[in-house]
Amino acid sequence: MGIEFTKYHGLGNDFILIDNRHQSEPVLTLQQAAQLCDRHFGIGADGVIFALPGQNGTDYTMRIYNSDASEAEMCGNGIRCLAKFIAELEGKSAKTQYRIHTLAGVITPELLADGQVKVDMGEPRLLAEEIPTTLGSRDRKIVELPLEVAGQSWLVTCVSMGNPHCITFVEDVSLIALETLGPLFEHHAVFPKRTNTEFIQIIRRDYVKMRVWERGAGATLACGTGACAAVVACVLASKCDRIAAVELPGGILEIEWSAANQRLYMTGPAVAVFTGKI
Ligand code: ZDP
Repeated sequence: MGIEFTKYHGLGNDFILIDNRHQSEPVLTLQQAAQLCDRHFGIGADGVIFALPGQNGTDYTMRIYNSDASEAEMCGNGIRCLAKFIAELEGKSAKTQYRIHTLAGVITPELLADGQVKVDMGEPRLLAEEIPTTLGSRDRKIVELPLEVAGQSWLVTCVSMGNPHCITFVEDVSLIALETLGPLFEHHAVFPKRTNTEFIQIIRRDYVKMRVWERGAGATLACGTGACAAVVACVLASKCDRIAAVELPGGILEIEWSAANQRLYMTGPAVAVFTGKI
């Protein structure tokens, strides 16, 4: 195929980044992307991210394919990697802030002097029909409503960051049978577009622990949109403050849900690992 790529990760949530600035459609199919994500027969990654030309006045467009050959609307760790990738491609004329068109709207990552990336992730969407979920009433928020999974009733809160999230609070995240419970939540009938699922343990009002089962990618070491959704769920349940650290298996994300403009701000690393050609 003669396609160059760079492998990146954000707290171990890893992606194959493709320079797709020369055309408006991704150069790979969903199936080709899934093959490349295979950790034995491919490069190995949680997903493939394409840097495409901007539209409607934005700098670039981001598209993300999950490792199961499905497409997601948005990704938090991935857009930090995309911002670094673009700056690398632009070289001397690189900017420090980009307006990125995504299927979830315009998202704005900013490259910070300390090497981290801070992202304006936009406002959370909270109505059942926006997640989407058939739980509760379509024009109401879903906050700590009971959901039957694996013969047990779980209190869940649903949040969309452009992609769907189902959050539940647990005593100890290390005791969660993620490989068993994750798929049952992901494919539950109340989620017509499936869902990402976050298990949250409150440590302090400004510090929580999280394990995540991602839609279309399984257990990952971190999820940026998931961390944002988790802080929203914690605030709605009065369990944490609007500024909190989210500890994931792959590291820590700093999340702020602004009371002033209701927008979420996520700060964290993005690291290039190697380049190659497929
Ligand atoms: O919504 C989904 O299908 C997710 N699997 C997309 C990837 C989300 C990501 N892990 C993130 O950080 O938000 C990249």
